[in-house]
Amino acid sequence: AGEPPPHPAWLPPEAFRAIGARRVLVHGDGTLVDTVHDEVARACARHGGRVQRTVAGPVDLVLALRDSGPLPEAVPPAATAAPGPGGGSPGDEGFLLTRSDGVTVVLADAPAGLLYGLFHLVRLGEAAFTGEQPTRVHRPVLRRRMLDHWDNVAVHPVMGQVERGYAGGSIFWRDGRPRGDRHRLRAYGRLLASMGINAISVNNVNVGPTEALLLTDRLDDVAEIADLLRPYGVRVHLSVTFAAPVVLGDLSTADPLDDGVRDWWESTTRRVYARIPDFGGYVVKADSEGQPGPFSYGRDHADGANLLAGALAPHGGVVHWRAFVYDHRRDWRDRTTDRARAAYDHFAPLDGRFAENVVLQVKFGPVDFQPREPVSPVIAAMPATRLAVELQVTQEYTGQQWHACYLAPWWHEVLAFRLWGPAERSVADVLADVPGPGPHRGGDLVAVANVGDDPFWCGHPLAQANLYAFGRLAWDPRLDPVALLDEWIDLTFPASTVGDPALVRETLHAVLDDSWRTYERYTAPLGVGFMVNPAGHYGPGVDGYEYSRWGTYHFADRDGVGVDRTCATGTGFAGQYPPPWSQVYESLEQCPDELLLFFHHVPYSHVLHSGSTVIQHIYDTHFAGVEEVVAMRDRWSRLAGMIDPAVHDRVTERLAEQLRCATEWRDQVNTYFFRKSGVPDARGRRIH
Ligand code: GCW
Repeated sequence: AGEPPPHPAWLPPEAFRAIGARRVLVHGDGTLVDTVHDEVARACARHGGRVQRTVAGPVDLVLALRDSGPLPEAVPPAATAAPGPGGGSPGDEGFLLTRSDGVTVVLADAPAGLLYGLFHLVRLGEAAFTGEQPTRVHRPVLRRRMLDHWDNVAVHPVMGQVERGYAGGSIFWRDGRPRGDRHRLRAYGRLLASMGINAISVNNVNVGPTEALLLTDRLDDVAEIADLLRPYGVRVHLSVTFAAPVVLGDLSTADPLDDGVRDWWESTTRRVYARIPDFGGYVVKADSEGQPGPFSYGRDHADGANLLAGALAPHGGVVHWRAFVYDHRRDWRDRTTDRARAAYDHFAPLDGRFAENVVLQVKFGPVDFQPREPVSPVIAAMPATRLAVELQVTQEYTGQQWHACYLAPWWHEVLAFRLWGPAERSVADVLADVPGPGPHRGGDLVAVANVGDDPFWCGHPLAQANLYAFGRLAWDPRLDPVALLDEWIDLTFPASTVGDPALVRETLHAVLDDSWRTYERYTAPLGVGFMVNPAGHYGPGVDGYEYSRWGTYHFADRDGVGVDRTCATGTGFAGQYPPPWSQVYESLEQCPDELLLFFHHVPYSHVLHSGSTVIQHIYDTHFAGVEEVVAMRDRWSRLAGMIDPAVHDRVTERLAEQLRCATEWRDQVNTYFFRKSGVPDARGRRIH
């Protein structure tokens, strides 16, 4: 009550015009079918169509479960035929779409498929109702498509309500209590379903004392969220503390091999399922950045993960066990150890020991969600383990939703990366369980969410595109990021509601298509990473982490810069890759420019493949990056009066801040390297 209605994001009423103007039959039973019906009914009430749930009279659109009884004659027999060999079946979440004789038909085996079919029609708009269309089965490529919320129940003294949250408060919690904003949570569920997300975790992986209670005393709070999201096919997961038996259960130990500890997890988990029968499972950050874990008991992470997996297995739940485990109390003087190595060193030896329902959740890169990193070698090292690759939609290191930074091209690069060489499986293939040599288990795509109680959900209205694109890539990692941006533009800014649709589209592409590379240009160079202000990770701080315990260094001196991660002379990280990448990264000649300083320490005079020296590359990219932001701002100003003024103003405000911050990055980075190296800019531009 009293909450302002949230921005419709990519589901404004206008996006439902094509469906809402039709005569629609929704056929079948179940909560999700009711959701489909209600969506269609709302659209029809607005746009003049009608919806029915029984077969009677002519219709333009049929949305039906295949086993839901006799269907109208208009449904082509091929669509209802049993799937032939080769598996034409839509399965749990897929749907079949066809159109003939003026009737569009969506058929599904299960209610979730019907819901995804409905939103597919929303994306197609009028195109779903034209001509004859051959039968096509659509299925998600990945089974679990998940968002992790780093939301705290109680306000954390440093991190606030949402850790690394840049969109205001939490949509779930406020000041230690559930917000109970049912309207917003339903709207969120709808957005999730429309992009194909089917799982979320509702609290931060850093689990504080209040948050720990969600598992037991405050389970009702979680059940309430589950109830609101269930009609949209979204299962709720919970981040739990490994020390729960001690913190919540009066036990003296959380040792994963202790019988009492096992009993505690089993009975606690049983109670969770008694309250939330479709509960998804646990997310665990253990032995990492101060969170408790099995190391305290001399056990390893397979022991830890299997303990929780055992408790969840009888109920069909999974444990997402994070591979983000490293020593955060390093000595910066010691150049032999390397944070990038940590996940592989801890987990590769454990491959084959994890229970069936453990999903090892690996950050996409070996360090920490940087705008440029190599793909994590852990993904290639765990053929007998189910994996989740973790992306960060929240823009912790990519401008914190003040900067326009469309991340889908970056995620696409990661997902398309072929860890075993150009002819072998990609990261997406590994997750999709595409067969390859040796055992393989498939997996999930997971990302840290970027929404909050901000009126535009994401702080930056254009950051909605990241959320949307993530969900769509999780459905099918092969989708093209530029095409996804088009989808998002069509839905969010329907042509009939904006001044000059072609200009709107062109401008959004001009601002967003290359914005991730622009961000890369004005921040840390050539894959070296960080250089962020340690207080909050926003804005430049070239030496901010250089003498800290966190393990993220660039080692710049008067002669050169970069981290030697070779096997020959460095930390040996390059050797964690299978060939050909172990050799490519090891070799100064072959290492791609954009990762040069991640793998090598080189003199400023080192000549890149691009033909530029390292120092001149630093100057050039930093000047260019800021010029690109100026161009983004100027392009955007031309949309004044053409779109919702509130959106236009918010983006204008953010672009001004992006320009200020990018300028600061340029000047600090360029000045820093000029002072270190003494090498002037070949083009004589102003360096301070
Ligand atoms: O990127 C870092 C963040 C931490 C976060 C951690 C993690 C939740 O700075 O805030 O903690 O990663 O992924 O666990």
